[in-house]
Amino acid sequence: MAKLIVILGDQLSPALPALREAKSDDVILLAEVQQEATYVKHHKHKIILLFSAMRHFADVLRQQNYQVTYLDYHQGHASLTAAVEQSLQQHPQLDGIMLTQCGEYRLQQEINSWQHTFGLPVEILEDDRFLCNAAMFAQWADGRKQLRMEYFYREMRRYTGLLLDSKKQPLGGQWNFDKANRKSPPADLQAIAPLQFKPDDITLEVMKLVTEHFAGNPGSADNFCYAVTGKQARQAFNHFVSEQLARFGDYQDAMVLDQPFLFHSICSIYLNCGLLDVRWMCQKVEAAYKQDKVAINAAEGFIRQLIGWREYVRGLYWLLMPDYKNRNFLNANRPLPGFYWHGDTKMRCMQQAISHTMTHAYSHHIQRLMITGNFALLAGLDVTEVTDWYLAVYADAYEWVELPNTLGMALFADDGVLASKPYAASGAYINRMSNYCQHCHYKVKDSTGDDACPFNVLYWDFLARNEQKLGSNARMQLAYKNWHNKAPEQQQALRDKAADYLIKLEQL
Ligand code: DLZ
Ligand code: SF4
Repeated sequence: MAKLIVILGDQLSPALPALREAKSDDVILLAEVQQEATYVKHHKHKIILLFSAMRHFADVLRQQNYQVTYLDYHQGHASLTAAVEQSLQQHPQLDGIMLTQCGEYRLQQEINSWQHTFGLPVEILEDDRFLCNAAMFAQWADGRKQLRMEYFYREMRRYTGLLLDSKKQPLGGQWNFDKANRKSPPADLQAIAPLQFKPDDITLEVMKLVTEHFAGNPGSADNFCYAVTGKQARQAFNHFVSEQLARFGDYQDAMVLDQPFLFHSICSIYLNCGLLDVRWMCQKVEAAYKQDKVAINAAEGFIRQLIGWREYVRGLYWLLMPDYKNRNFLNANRPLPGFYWHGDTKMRCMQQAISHTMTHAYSHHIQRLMITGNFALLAGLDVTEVTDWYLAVYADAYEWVELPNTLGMALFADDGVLASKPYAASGAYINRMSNYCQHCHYKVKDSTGDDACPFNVLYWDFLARNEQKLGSNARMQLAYKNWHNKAPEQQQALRDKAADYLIKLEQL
């Protein structure tokens, strides 16, 4: 029995379950298809990354004597279903299809119909590149009133044995060093850049293709410099561990003018398409701590993101889809302002986060959560438009990771499934964590004047507007106390200013 083994664009791992099962007469299919390339307006770098990495991966498989069919974009296949149909016609000896579970509900539904469409058995293997499978997550979630990441994370530390002593207690004496990850950036803080790679002939060819076929998509093909092979991605990660990680620990949440990467590894881009392996990454970071090369807050803070946060959002996604996608607890439906696509705004923090995004298909988690996400939350921007934006513009974005982070964490549209309170913050937070406000048209200390910081104005309006829904949240009590301590005239002035800003949102 010979099978068609389908490998998706974010499954480029040598240890992929479907590859481990491959026999010599099986045919492996990778396909660049219109539907996957256009279901949102992906940033050009995201398409270049995936097409180039897919082509390199296919070459490696051929060198290992796998039979590979590679359908490139010029062949004009509308969807993965169409690509599978053509491959089955070309290889009539195949009598089954096999693949690894897909990362998005949308596409998994389509794949689930293949058995019926093609009249062949379709075997879907669990994706064990993740540490926690759906059954483990469901068991953890079962019967809990609240699904908080912190408790899940501790289980995952025990499960993996990472950063534990011989008595299974956390190294460094506590599970979580989050508070030691949030230093404000000093004026002379120098960034240490992630490794960049010069495009080779395969990547140059893809850059040309993307320039031709995706001219209207965000970004420019010219400055593409990401890793496109497993080998390069491991080099980039080793560079992070030896050069950046020590400082990343303290400044995980810091933002500095014109420093898009600061000390961030940007390796989510590689990990999420399969070029890196999560166990290997965690072991490298743990080893750096054990060899005294980095402090515990750096090692723990990084490992928490991988085995805690990343696995937790994936677990939630598969537990709660498809209903999760339709949630809009705060009835947010204001259209996304145009500056989300070009960054042309007088708000320096937004200009920085968006222009970095448009240039690199990347911005770091605090820019995503506390700048663009926070603004969307405060202004009540449309949940679907905002989630589609995040899915499109980031090179590491697939729905399993993007949706819980955006809809749940940034927008609180899930009514607190993921976060115990909205991550709403005024300009004071941004001023503490960055030097943006010193370079801004608006005044971060002002909330009602002509040039009042829009984050201040909209923060108070957000509280007032949503008091019915948020007023009873225990973790919002201090914020509401501060609001109620304001004189009625002051409250009115803030709300008038907010109404004015919301009308001229596009001009802010
Ligand atoms: C994101 C993406 C893009 C842009 N193009 C392709 C493609 O042409 N072929 C493919 O197999 N995968 C692509 N992907 C990644 C898929 O959308 C991804 O596998 C699913 O969304 C599941 O996470
Ligand atoms: Fe952003 Fe307000 Fe600071 Fe300007 S003053 S950078 S708008 S937080």
